[in-house]
Amino acid sequence: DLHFLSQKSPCRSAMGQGRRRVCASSDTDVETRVLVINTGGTIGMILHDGVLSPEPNALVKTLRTLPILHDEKYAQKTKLYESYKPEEKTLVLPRSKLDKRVVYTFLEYSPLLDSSNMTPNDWITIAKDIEKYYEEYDGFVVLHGTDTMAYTVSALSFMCENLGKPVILTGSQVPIFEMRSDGRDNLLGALLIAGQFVIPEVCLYFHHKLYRGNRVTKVDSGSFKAFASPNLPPLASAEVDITVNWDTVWRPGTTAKFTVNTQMNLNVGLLRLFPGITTDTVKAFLKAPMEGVILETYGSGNAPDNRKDLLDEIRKATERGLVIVNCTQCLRGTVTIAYATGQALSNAGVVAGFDMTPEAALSKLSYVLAKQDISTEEKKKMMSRNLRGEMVADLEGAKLSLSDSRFIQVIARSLSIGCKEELEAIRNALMPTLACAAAKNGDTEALEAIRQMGTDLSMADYDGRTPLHIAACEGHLKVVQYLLSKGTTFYVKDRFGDTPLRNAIHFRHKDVVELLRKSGAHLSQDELKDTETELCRLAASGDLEGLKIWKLAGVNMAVSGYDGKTPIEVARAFERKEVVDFLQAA
Ligand code: ASN
Repeated sequence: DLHFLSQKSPCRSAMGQGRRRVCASSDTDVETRVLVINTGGTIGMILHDGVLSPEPNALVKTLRTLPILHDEKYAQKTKLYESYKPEEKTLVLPRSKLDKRVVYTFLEYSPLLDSSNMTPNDWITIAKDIEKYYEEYDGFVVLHGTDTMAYTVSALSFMCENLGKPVILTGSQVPIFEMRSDGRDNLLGALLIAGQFVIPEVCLYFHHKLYRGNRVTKVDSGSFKAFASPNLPPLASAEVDITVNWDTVWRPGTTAKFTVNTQMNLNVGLLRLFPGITTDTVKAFLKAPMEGVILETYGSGNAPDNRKDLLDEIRKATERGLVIVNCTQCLRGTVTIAYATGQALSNAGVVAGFDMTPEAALSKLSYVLAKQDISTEEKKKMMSRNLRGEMVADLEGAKLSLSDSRFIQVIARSLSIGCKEELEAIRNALMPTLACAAAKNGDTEALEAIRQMGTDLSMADYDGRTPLHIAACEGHLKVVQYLLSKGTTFYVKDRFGDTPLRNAIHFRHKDVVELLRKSGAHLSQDELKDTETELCRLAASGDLEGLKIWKLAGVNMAVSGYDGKTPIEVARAFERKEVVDFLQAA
């Protein structure tokens, strides 16, 4: 029990950052607070009679003796324990590279559990503690055994609604008390991320990587790299620096407050198909009180379509109101209806689980089925909808293809945008960027599709850059040809004042320069102003190729630089014979 949290300290406020700085001495660094909930697992286990089992109160005592995980000097110097109590459960990391101090407090459960012994009730306890202490801490680390960590982390991701702070599960393969343990590193990484980065997700940190919790699965019992996230790249990597992949971070698209929903339906199960599975097995599995089943199918969501007996059982079950979700047995990939064998299941009322892991699908099903106020049909729809970044769903059959004119509508719909003006604003923001991306990839087909959707290919992105700028930089001659043939302008300047021709010169794409010149492109007066200095610089360094490109761009080689010297004079002064010859001929 964290009774100490009710003891008011004059220094404590709702948010952690810099709190103590206000009232402590100038020796105090910016501090952030993390609550470590210790549920058990190998990280805190000790060998008893030849087998590992959790050891109460041992972890925090050991951490206090490890300089990488606790800075006692700082704690004493800044009178840390006067502000953060109780003393025996509070520790502080050394100052981080980001000049922060992560102060962390232990909340240890009793009994500590091997995660194989955990049940949904334990998930609920964790979720409730996160809710209880939510405003006291900047982030949460949950120490947990690895065996069922993927289930717990998935369940917590659904239970925590509108999460705004990091919740990071971690553990280890070897106890922290042993010499070669991954526990110290895993705990340190999780603490540093939870205390310093506002990643509003339930995550799992293991072996230098932070993953979205509902995307992971345990893949190795004998390696420090125990987890994989087959369908989503990590949210962060802790290498020399900790780099967060902010584009991948999932954010609740709402301004609603954080709440914890601990209603879970326990009448759910996982059924793995195998060749020759009997109808009796399936029938027994699907019978009441079962309410929801994750059907682990083959490949991209396939089941035998020549097994009428089996499909009949499944259809009867879905007609009774059982929710059956199709997930693949494959580690990577998604459920589609590419095959007749996949279509058969959908005809029998099975809903697609797309690329969800079985762990995520099961806990989501448990969460969704517990909802009181919605119909079975709505629950089924929820299962096929992305709730916490756990899946990439097929948007009601509409393909995210550039050649599909519904592309913008699909995006708008997924962002719930209704009015015409908003749609227009999205179009204007997205299309130039998409066109630039296509130009970068040298993809004229995509450009043509974008044009056919009514987009002007001369439209510039947020930096004033057009597809022609990009193609000129990349040296994609075909794209430049295509864009010119569609009448795109080459006079447009980006925010740096550069035209596509200037870009082509800079990256020395001779053929692009030639083509642009042939089409009538020329440098602007502003661009020409800097040319003189640039030509003299090239002449001084004997860069003949560079000079040739400028000549090709139609620039007068006889201009004089800022000190009145012409390029040829500079070349003579630096004894660049080849350059002198070239400039003379020019
Ligand atoms: N059996 C342990 C557990 O899941 C495994 C581990 O933590 N590495 O609690």
